[in-house]
Amino acid sequence: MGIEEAKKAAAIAAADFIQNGMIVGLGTGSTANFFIEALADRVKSGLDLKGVVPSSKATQELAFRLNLPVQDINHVPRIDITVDGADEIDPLKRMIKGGGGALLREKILASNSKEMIVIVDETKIVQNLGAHKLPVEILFYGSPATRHKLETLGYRGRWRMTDEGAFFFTENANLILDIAFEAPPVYPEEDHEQISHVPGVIETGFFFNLAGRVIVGYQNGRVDIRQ
Ligand code: A5P
Repeated sequence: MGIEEAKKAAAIAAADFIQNGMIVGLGTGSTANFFIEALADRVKSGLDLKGVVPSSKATQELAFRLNLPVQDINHVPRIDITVDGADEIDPLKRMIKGGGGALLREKILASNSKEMIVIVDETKIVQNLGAHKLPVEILFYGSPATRHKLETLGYRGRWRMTDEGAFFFTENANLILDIAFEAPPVYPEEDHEQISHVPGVIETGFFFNLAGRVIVGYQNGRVDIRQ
C-alpha cells in the first residue's frame, strides 16, 4: 500500500458516516476526490442524499460526472457534514489548508456544517503547524501594498503562480500569497489574527475549531478515527 491507498482508506471510512437525507459539503483535493468517489458508490448502493455542495469547480465537475445531486451553496439552509482533506493537522486538530487554492470556499462550507470530517493520510499529521507554507487569499486590488504590509509584520511569502508562469487566481478572482514560516508558529491563532487584520487579506489557510472527527489512513492499511 502507498499514500494513495492510505488516502482512499480514510475516504471510504468517511463515506460510511453519511446517512440518508443529508446535505454533504465536498472538499477539494486528491483525498476529497476519493471521498466523492466513495460517496457515489454508496449512492449507487441506495444511499438517498438530499444534496452535495462543492467547494470548487473541480469538485463540482467530479460530483456531476458521478451523478451526485449537486446543489448551490446559496440554496441550501445548512450543511450536515463536510468532508475535506488537509495539508497539515496537529494534535489540537488545527490545520493548514489551501494547497489546492480552494481555502475560502472550503472554510465557508466547514463553518456552516454541523460537522467537518477531516480525511488525511498519515503524512499530514504534524506536531507543529508551519512546515507547509500558509496559503493566504488576497484581493487583487492593492495586492503589492497588502503584501508589503504583511512583510512589515514579519510575514514573507511568494505569490502562487501557475505552471505557465502566470499569477494563480482563485475561483473568487483573488491571489494566493504562500507565506513561509522560518520556525513553526508558537501561537498560530495570533498569526491568523494579525494576518487577517491587514486590509486586502480575504482569508488565511489556518483552520481552527472546525475539525470534528479526523480519519487518518495509514500506508499499512490501518484507519484511525479520532473523535
Ligand atoms: C485544497 O485547497 C486544500 O485545502 C486541500 O484540502 C489540501 O491541499 C489537501 O489536498 P490533498 O488531499 O490533495 O493532499
